[in-house]
Amino acid sequence: MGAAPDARGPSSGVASGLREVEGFRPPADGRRAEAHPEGVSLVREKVLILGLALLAMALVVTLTVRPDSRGASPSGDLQALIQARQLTPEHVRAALQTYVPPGRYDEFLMFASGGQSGQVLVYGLPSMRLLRVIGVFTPEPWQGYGFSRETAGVLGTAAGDGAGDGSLTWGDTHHPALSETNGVYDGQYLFINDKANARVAVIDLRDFATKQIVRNPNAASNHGAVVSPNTEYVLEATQYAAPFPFRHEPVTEASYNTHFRGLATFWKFDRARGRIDVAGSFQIELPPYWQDLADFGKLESDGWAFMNSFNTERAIGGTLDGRPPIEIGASGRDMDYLHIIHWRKAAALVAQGKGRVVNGIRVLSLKEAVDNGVLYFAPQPKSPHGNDVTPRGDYIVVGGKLDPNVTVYSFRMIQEAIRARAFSGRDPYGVPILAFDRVVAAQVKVGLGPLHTMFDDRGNAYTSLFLDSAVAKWTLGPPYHRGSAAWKLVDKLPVQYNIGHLATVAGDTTRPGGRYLVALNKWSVDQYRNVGPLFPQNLQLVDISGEKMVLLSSTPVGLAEPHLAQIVPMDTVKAWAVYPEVGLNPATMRSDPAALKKRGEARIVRRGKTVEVWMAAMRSHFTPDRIRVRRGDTVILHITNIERAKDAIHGFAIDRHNVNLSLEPGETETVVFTAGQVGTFPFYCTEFCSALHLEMAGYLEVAP
Ligand code: K7E
Ligand code: CUA
Repeated sequence: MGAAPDARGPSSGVASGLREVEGFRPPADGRRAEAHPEGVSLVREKVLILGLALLAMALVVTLTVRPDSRGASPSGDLQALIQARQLTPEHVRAALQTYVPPGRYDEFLMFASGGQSGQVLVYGLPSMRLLRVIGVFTPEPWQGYGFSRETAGVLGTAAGDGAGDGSLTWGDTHHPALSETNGVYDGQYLFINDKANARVAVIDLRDFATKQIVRNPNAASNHGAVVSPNTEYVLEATQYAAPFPFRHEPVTEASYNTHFRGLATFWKFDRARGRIDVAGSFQIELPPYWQDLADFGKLESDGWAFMNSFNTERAIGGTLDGRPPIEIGASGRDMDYLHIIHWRKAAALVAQGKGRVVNGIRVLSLKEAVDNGVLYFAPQPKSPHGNDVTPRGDYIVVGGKLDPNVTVYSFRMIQEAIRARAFSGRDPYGVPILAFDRVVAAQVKVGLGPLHTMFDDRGNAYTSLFLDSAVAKWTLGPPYHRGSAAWKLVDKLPVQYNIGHLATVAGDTTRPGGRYLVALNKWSVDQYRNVGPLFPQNLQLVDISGEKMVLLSSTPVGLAEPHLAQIVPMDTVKAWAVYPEVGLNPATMRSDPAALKKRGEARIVRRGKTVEVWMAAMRSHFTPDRIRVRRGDTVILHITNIERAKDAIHGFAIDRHNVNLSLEPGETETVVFTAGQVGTFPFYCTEFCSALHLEMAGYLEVAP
């Protein structure tokens, strides 16, 4: 079967690439035919020409599909269906590869950031069905996230200096990071960053719920969260340089160069507690470049971390004053700096008391970092973005958005250059710059706008090409491939359109899985019927098990812009189906002292102006179902879902009160509010939990 999509058109130069971003090349498989009448006849012709192939395909299907109960062969029906839907043999094959019949499970889970929605999206692969949305930085009503005392506490990070004023109600999630043990996903925790507010969240994958949000006290924005091979640390790089420690300083060149800084923050993760330990965390002061994606070294490069930067020009804009926009100013130099950080040495220095505590976190100064061999730079070409360590930890692959090559740094060469002090100079802040040709193992020409790279189990690398709207597959060098088989572009697949990140199965671990790749595309243009001028993002599933990449399916995301995703075999994640005991408080993952073990313990107790209620929820009633308070009382409700059946979930909402919980079997949650309005308010279960679910209700009386 000749599958090849025909849109692998040549392009030359960044300018033409940019034109294509605006003009858009035709889609790969004739789907535009729906929008363009002249395309329809073309498709019909194609269908006729492929008639023989279709027959062969139908035959294959007949041989593998059992006759139905009436004993008739389905081949005629199937063939008619294939023709009626104008499917090509490639479509039929892709459909068979990705279809998961009702009641069967997907093989993989994909955790994608939910971009501006401040959430995490969880997909099943290969079906690309959305299985879960996890509320992280944004209140999420279905999960009751942000409404209970505990989840409001997790979410209530302040916008200003005060604690917990709840004024931040969104986050810009970019980079999910699964916890790792020995460089392999262990399925226990997921971390994700909020670029807009310099926060990192911890999600427990036993119940897929957000447990902690930490806000960087010294940074304004961040880019990403990545974990060390044993999840000792979660690394957060700042994105936009800001005055350090955070305060006001004017945006002028002198002020910027003096007062603005970047930071590498190493959040210490306490795995036993399942929480980031802020007191055990530390930061390294960096020059005021715009630090970007980071990755931890592993195996050979364990103990080190690597981080991109751009705008080493230190452009500060000024468009209204006739100065060039930041975009121009930040693209002036041919090289920016790869940051090479010996984090294990930094951690040891901090443990010895080096650095100073700034806003509750220990910071190693730039000078201390340089003097102690913690920080080195290496030049990296043209607006670098992706920065990805190979499975054995032996290379670092950098994609420069404005350079058609990926640049591959060798960790061994970096170490030799450091030992030999092979510096080509120092930056204005005294950081030694390793000589480019002493640390670069290869440059591979992959196409226009290379961004991010992930790997498979056969020594191949996959790089997203934003300007080309394509995925480039290329081979790594020794020991993965040798001689003429090394460092070679071997395939290129067009995607629709303008891909950002891509994800392969465990593709950023020491043991990648191959099989599937998901392209996370920024533009969808003509791929879906538009539903207003806000277009969905487009996730595309690709089969990477063969020599050639094969596009399998497209999935619109009508919610926000996912950036990075991570794909993990389904059985790596051992999620609970019900909470393991009745009365578990998900905020502490312990037995809640306010929980009920059985319905008979339900009660209402008044102490002065406080009314405390211990309530049980089970099909299909609340006990108690009548609560009487007086205006101005503080009402504390502890509700326990005492069910043990899978999926027996109860909601709890009080009309006109913005009280809204989701109680999963066994869960205890507490909600606190002041009875401010006089009235008699129904409360009810918001989940259709049984035939008598509408009857699962009660009244809150607030007397004057
Ligand atoms: Cu490329 Cu924030 Cu990872 Cu988006 S970043 S694409
Ligand atoms: Cu419980 Cu409806």
